[in-house]
Amino acid sequence: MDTGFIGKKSSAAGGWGALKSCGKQLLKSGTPLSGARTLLKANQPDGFDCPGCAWGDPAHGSSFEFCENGVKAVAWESTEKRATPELFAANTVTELRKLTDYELERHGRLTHPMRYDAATDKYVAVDWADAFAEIGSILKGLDSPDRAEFYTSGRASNEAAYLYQLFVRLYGTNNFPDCSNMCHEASGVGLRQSIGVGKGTVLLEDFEEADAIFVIGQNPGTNHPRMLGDLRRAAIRGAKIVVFNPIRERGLERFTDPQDKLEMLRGGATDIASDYLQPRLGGDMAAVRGMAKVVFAAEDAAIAAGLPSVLDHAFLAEHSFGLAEYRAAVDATDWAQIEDQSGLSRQQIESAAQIYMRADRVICTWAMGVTQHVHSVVTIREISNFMLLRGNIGKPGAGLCPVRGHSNVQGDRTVGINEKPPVAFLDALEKHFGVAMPRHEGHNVLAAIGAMLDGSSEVFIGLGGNFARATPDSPIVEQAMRRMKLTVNIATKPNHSHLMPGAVSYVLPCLGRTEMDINAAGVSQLISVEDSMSMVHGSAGINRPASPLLMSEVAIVAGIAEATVGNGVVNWSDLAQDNDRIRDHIEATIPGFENYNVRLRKARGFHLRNAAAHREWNTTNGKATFSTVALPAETVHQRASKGGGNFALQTFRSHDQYNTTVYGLDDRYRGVYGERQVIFIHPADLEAMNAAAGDRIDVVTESTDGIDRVAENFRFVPYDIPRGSIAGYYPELNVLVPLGSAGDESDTPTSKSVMVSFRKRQAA
Ligand SMILES: Nc1nc2c(c(=O)[nH]1)N[C@H]1C(S)=C(S)[C@@H](COP(=O)(O)OP(=O)(O)OC[C@H]3O[C@@H](n4cnc5c(=O)[nH]c(N)nc54)[C@H](O)[C@@H]3O)O[C@H]1N2
Ligand SMILES: Nc1nc2c(c(=O)[nH]1)N[C@H]1C(S)=C(S)[C@@H](COP(=O)(O)OP(=O)(O)OC[C@H]3O[C@@H](n4cnc5c(=O)[nH]c(N)nc54)[C@H](O)[C@@H]3O)O[C@H]1N2
Ligand SMILES: [Mo]
Repeated sequence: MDTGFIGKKSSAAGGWGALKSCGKQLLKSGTPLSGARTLLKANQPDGFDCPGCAWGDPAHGSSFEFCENGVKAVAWESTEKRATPELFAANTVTELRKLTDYELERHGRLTHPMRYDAATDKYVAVDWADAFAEIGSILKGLDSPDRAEFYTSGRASNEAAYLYQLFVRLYGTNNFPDCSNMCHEASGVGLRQSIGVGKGTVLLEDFEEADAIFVIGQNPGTNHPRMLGDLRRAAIRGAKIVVFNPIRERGLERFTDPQDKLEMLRGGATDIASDYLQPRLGGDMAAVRGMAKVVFAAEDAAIAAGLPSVLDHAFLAEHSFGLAEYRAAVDATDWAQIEDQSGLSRQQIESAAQIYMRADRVICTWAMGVTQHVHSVVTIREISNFMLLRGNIGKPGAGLCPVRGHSNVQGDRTVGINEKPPVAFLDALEKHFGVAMPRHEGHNVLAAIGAMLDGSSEVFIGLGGNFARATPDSPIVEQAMRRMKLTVNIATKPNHSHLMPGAVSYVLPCLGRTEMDINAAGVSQLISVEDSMSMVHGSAGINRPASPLLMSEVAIVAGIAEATVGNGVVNWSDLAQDNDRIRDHIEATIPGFENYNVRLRKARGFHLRNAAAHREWNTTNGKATFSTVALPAETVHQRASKGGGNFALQTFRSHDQYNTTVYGLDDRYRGVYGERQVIFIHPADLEAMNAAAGDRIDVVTESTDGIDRVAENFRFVPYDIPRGSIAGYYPELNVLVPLGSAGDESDTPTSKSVMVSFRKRQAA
């Protein structure tokens, strides 16, 4: 079998490999010099916010924080390559559809607003004004505003997102499907129930004081590389880092900090994880409950021996609700169930719990490995339960830290991209603008797809993103998009969602973060974003726009808004001329933005106050609230392990992609080169199937709805992963994720637990 695509894993994350990869990336982008100059302004007080991820910036943001992810994201945007009208004249949409995500985006930046011409099956350049007029007239012609979907991807600035939600609400709907629905929705839902605020409670500084950091279901080496710097400093100080991840991820094992000249020169590396536990997919709630069981047992033993309590009774008495019920639920959970569901031994769980109990200050971070399961919300609440036991919320060096994905996904929510808007927010909008706002709940991602499929939605507008490829059941969603009366995509580069035109379809090219946004009066415009630590800061690009025809997202939203709802309530072109005016409206309608325009211009921006971090609990009972539910009756993993050739599949990111944007075909931290159609699997599982590394197979989803879901022509990579759990890359595997499978209470597609089996490929 051909196994040439399987090679050596990097010995540590970061280091020279990361530098080399950056060099390559800058060369590929075609602008090594301006690329390098651009990088020096990433995450600097006078520069732009890196579009790479939502990790916080250090207080001492003086030197450029080197980050491979950031380099790639910046180089991707500041490329000299252009997807011009000539490209679209030379290729029909049908032809372009044959390209992979990788090939398509390699054409570079979009330069002209374009309209789809069904007669020739080609996109043709048009005038901005004509585009706005036609979009406005179709929107105005719908029977109901609820027949349109307004998607947001988490790169949109606070200003663009706020303007967008204002326009859409004045138009009359709360249909705001949002990438967050596929991402950290469960964190928001779970945390609001537990601690009264749907955001993390820590600041970056807390990582300097924590005695232990639990990293659950997250791969920062690839997805939040700057976080590794903070973990490394913590490890060097002697803080314990406990990882829960079914896969051994390189970045969590060892990291060479490119910032550290000595470590680079000596070829050294720092061990990150002190303890690396490999649970089965979806086994985290059981693992955390197991640790809570150990804590309660230790508490009983301490009391019996007349030793100090393990629990923080003062905190629990003053701040929490439901401890006794939680204790009863933990007592009722037996070790056999915990061990089977988590895939971890009691001994492993006990040693992790010991670290927790020995630490005065604990931070717990998590990402998609926790949020993209059926029972994610209760898992997050269990994490919160566990942290409450020793008062680890609302004190320095401790707290809950869901690490967000897109660089402004948290800010977009804050400024109103929400299909279930809080009543207080709608009240504030009504009071400030003097008009009624729609009060009925709108569509999230899955509801939007449902409405697009059954014909009750006729328009799709995307403020960034790649809806058709990021969502589950991509072939079905693509068909749904083609049935629309109107599709509009506001984007920087061409992607597959643009190639699924409705009857009328526009691709509208916008400025990216790295580009200067100059208004008619010649004044450079600042945008703002909020990171995972609720820091809001400014961002201004430094590059010349990729094309003179590009408009800012703010201006595009204003153009569509003016053509649709008119200037009766606000004057859209006035707002589009000056982002300060938009920020004045944000300040007037959303708490925490006092003196926005001034504070934004301070070096690190400002922090949005998090009540839970101050031990104020905006929950229904005014306390931090324990959840008391039983473990799930059965996880996908447990069901798969009953045999029948079934496996639990997770779909994750390679080291060379940004969501649906594929930068390259290598995943050097996992030792895979030049290939993305792979399945990571335990060697013993291969042996049991009489299969070997490199064997070609089709992957088939267990069907409960009569639909055949097959991912064709994948190859096996033996890997250090629990038996019965397998993994492969998104978006290629989105054909296998069923629309019908969603997280309880979060309605998030279950991208990390799909029940699949294998089919040998028929010889061609
Ligand atoms: N370079 C780069 N950076 C990015 C992105 C990107 O695509 N590329 N995407 C951005 C976005 S939008 C997001 S949301 C974040 C995503 O950041 P991550 O959440 O790190 O993204 P994934 O690649 O999905 O990795 C999920 C991790 O969880 C583990 N995991 C899966 N299932 C389980 C489970 O049941 N239990 C446990 N304990 N672990 C599990 C996987 O093995 C994997 O290590 O990154 C952001 N940053
Ligand atoms: N199977 C599976 N599916 C998943 C996931 C998974 O782990 N597994 N993860 C989910 C997660 S966490 C997320 S966040 C979603 C991501 O879903 P999306 O946010 O919809 O997807 P992206 O791939 O980030 O969007 C990339 C496109 O955004 C456009 N773009 C880039 N920069 C800009 C900009 O500055 N402005 C504008 N207007 N457009 C820009 C470009 O045209 C590019 O092609 O996918 C989800 N889908
Ligand atoms: Mo995400």
